Amino acid sequence: MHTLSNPQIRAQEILARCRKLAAYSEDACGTRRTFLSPPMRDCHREIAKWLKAAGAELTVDAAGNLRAFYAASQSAAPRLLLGSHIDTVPNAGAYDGVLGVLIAVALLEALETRRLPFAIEVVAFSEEEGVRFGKPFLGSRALVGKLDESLLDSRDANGISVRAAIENFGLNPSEIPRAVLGDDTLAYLEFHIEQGPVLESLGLPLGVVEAIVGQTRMEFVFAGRANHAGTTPMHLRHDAIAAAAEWIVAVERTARNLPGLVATVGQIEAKPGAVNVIAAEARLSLDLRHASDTIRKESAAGLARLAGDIAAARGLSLQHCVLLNQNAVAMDPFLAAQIEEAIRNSDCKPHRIVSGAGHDAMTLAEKIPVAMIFLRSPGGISHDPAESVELDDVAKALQCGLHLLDQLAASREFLMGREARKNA
Ligand code: HGY
Ligand code: MN
Ligand code: MN
Repeated sequence: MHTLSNPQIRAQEILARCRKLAAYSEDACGTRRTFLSPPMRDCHREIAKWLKAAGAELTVDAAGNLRAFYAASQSAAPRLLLGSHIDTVPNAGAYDGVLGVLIAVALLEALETRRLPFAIEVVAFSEEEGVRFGKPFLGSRALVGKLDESLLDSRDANGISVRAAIENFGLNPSEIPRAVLGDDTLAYLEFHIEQGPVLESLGLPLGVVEAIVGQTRMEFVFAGRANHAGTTPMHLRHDAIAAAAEWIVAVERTARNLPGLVATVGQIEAKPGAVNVIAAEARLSLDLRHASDTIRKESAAGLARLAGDIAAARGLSLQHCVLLNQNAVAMDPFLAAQIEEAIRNSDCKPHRIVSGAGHDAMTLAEKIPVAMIFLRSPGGISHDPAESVELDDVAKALQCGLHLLDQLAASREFLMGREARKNA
């Protein structure tokens, strides 16, 4: 294996770049970078600079994904995809998504123009979190041909559609089909912070993702009747916030009582939203996850029924809709075994872990083999400015990545592709 020179220095550079990109935000204070917002252009400029210097050719596809092609030792070779997302949640940390892209950049730099029997395409996905339009994975859906008309018609809080956001960014939605992965794509590998407490509790720097849990996202609207807060007796009220509150407590109780289920009401909006007016409407989000798709779907249906019962008992009406129904995804066993070996070759103890967070790998798994490497999250914190990552763990991830590239470059099984592997 080609030894990685100066892993600590390269890791420091990666962390400095993460912090630099974190400053590109829609907000004066804190990091918020949603689908094709202006700061995304600043990120493209900086990341493209680093990738070009490493010997890659750059394009931006019609879904706003930055894509960098690092040629193989021979032309017409298959390609390996490396990457992650560069959009963020509001008031985000500096590493969710971005770190995976910058580790991929650093791996190209560490190759020092060395060419492998496969090309490498680094992808910085334009949208994974689903913050602006409520539906996630817009960037990676384009690569599997699933950024369809209904998604393009989705509108943000300002009534701007995905299609218009693409045009406003200077891209052409009619070119989206050209973003689809070719049949020459061997696999997708993503480095990502764990965003949870497991690796830290085990004292381990790196983890091998075995599977990503399934995810349901829904919107619920409790509709009651506005009235005067001072003159309306309690028994005559149809209070939308009170109904929503009763349901939210039940959501939490349901998840606490069902092992492996996590349920979150992260957004709540009340109308008219005045101190002295009984709320006419409460609009809520629900994020529901479980490793079992059956349990997740049954839980979602049960909570929707419960919302209807609470609304009826209080003389309110209820509407709800599903924004996302993403099944759990297993990582490719061959790639997971290769990652395990690469972690051992980096003098670390591998640990297999199921991801509670969603990732672009879920989308790409529809078309190609995917696998992920987790880095320890100190304090288990993520989706918050306190999100962090250890310098040594980033250095270890780089060493693991270089071992992985060497292992795959020497693997006839990998180069033959998944179908041939299955029939071998
Ligand atoms: O919500 C998630 O699981 C991821 O951070 N998008
Ligand atoms: Mn995230
Ligand atoms: Mn992420």
